[in-house]
Amino acid sequence: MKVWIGVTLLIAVAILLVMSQLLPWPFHLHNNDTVQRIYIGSMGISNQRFLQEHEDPSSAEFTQLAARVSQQLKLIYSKNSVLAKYFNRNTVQAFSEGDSGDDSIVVYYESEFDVPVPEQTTVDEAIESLEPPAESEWGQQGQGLLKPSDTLNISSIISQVIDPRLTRSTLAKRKFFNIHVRNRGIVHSPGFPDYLYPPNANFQWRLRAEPGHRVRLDFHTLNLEDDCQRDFIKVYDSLAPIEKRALTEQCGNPQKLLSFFSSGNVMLLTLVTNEKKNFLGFEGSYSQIPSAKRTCPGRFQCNNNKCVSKTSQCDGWDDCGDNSDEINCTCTGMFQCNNNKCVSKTSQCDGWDDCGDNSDEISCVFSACTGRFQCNNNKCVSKTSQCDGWDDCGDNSDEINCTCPGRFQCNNNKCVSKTSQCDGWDDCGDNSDESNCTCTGMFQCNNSRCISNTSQCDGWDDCGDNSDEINCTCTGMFQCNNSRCISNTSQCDGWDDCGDNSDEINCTCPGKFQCNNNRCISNTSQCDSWNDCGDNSDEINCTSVVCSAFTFHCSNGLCISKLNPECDGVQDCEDGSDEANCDCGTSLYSSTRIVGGQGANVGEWPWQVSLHFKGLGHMCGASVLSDRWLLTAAHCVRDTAVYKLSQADKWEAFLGLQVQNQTNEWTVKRGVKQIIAHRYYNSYTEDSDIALMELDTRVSLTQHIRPICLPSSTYYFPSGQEAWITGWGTTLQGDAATAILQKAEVKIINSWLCNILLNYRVTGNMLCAGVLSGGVDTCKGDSGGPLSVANSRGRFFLAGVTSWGKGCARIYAPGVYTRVTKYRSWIKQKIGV
Ligand code: 4AZ
Repeated sequence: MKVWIGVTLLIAVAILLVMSQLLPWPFHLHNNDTVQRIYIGSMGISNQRFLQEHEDPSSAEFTQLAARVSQQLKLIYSKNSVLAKYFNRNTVQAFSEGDSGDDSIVVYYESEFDVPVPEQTTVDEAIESLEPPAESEWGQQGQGLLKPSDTLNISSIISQVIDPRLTRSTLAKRKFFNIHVRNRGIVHSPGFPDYLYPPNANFQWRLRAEPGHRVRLDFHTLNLEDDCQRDFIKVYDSLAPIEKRALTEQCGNPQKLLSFFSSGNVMLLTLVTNEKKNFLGFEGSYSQIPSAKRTCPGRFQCNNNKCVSKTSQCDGWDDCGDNSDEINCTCTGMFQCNNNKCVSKTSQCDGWDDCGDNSDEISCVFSACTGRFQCNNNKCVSKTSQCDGWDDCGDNSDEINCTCPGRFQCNNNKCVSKTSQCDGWDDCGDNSDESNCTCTGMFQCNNSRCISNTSQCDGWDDCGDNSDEINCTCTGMFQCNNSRCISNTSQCDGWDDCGDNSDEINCTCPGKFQCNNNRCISNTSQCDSWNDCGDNSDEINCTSVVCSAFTFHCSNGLCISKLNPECDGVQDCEDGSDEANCDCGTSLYSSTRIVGGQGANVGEWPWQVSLHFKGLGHMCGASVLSDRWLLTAAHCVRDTAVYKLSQADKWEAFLGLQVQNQTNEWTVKRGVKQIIAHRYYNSYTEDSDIALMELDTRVSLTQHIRPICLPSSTYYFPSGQEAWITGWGTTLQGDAATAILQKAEVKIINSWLCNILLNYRVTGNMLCAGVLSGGVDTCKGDSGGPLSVANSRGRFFLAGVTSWGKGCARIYAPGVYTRVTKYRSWIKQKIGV
């Protein structure tokens, strides 16, 4: 479902943000040839004892030891001919107990250097190959700068350039949490599970177990944006984000259980988010386990104590399951990726991401794309991909510096035929072939399209942006509120000729009967069993009526003329059949619905079902009709070239669900026993897009799982009536489904108008609903779900099944739904109710 608010503003802000973010801050250019480079490291110090106070950066103990560490690091750098030249400053981030747990401590720090661009690799290498000073040097390190008593005995040192995503300039929040892992506890992303995690944030959870213990971290829920370049979590076998100590990086929605173990008594969990698309985040539990003795003779012992073959170490595969066989690796005779995988040296700069983190494809200086085009990010793409208007490289480098000899060059560098310019169609894809057009002898629309002068003010939106229908004066005709001119005789004729109904308001019918839609009909047409008004208002409240397509059929064979008498709390049929089978269509939240797309409340739409196709996850919505039957769209269960969507045993239905992949005590999962798609479903016209699904076992109906009421075949959903759309479908065209069930209010749209708007593709078996100004609609992934309309008593009836549309949420393109009233007898015939 899509709700775009202030799209233009957001795009403008996003462009500014992206432009300002192109260079992550550790690599900001200082002047023409210097960049700032940040390294992260840890050092073991054997002559210092860890004190509780060292956990608190504001304590005197922390400050004093941090100052000594900074000083000593500065000394180490000063003795290195490369590092000495470019060093700027050190910042100590944290301390932890040393491995031996007695008189040793580990310090975690950041060091900042100002490095000339060509020297970056040299400095990176110098940092990575730093060794602790030999024991014989310990007493003399100071050389007059440090008193011998201040000298720290450094037993180990690792440092590396920091992952630039952790220091993006757009990161507005950076927050640290210190957690003691003595007792089992829960760690979760901010706001989980009630809110989505915040944008532009870097959160770090420092987990410390007791000495002689290790940290165990298990994720129960993980739900992040799919692209790890934007949002991700990363777990380190350290208290600082040192790449060599990374145990895992995760994003998206991994389905497997994720468990991680530290080798020492500390672990770091980081969450980094960007400005776009926030998800539910994660929840996990931490605990501590005693460090086990070595139990893998002749084999490698993983952090999780699993034993694997020694050859599994550093082979680029996570044999341990916690990645501990792939950390601290050096690749002899091979290329070492940033993620420590070893790949053949010939894999470097071959245009393929052999490492999995693309580190074998960066900093390539020679062209390795023989016969192909080398992108700025070193990817190789076909030469024909250059200047074809598509970003094949992923960094758009195949689309810059393009020329189009003999053709028109679009702003996005696509080449299109010169005749495509100013023809009213966006051939470029960015509309640049339609801007700066002048229309000689024709009317120029605001969107630059040229249309015939006679098309101006003719009541039709010929421009596509309605600019030919504004500022019109209607000589001898009626002027609608939306400026359209219509014939005077169209006023008060009961038809919405204006499109905004302004020709049908303030109408009176002297001496005649006035219908609810303001049409005037002869008095004798009232209660004659003919729908003269068009909205049946001349046939309601009549005492005795002949049965027709507009009357409600009571079970005793008699008919009543009252509009939508079902389940309205008043017995209208003598036999009470209009109030029978009314245990449907109510929910816990009848009064709190809010206009606009937003997350639904738990139990608010208890008839909403999520249909998962095994292996693909959520595909479609459906509605609960009874404890055994669901209603969905036929197009959801139609076989494709790749998937047998018509096979019942491949589907799983989730009832009582609010957040995808987050089941709880009121969520029920069922297999599907049979699928009955309508035999007249036409995949070309989308007519009869309706299907029934029988669950493999009945479900208990609860406050969270309830049927929606099925309208009788004569139920009337008038244009303009409020309706609700719900689903887990995409919120931006082309995006993945949302985690939290979304809801939005729309209106039933006049079918005649809708048919025109949608190029005459709306049949009588379809119903349109939406917001004509765009921005609110169902979309991919919402299909099969309900269009719910409340009756006079607030009870919801299933007006439609989400089916198709001209894109999603576009202006003047409402969504199309299968008109359920047309299939009432088919449903009865198939399921008996
Ligand atoms: C779809 O692709 C889809 N805007 C569903 C509904 C709509 C469009 C597309 C209505 O399943």
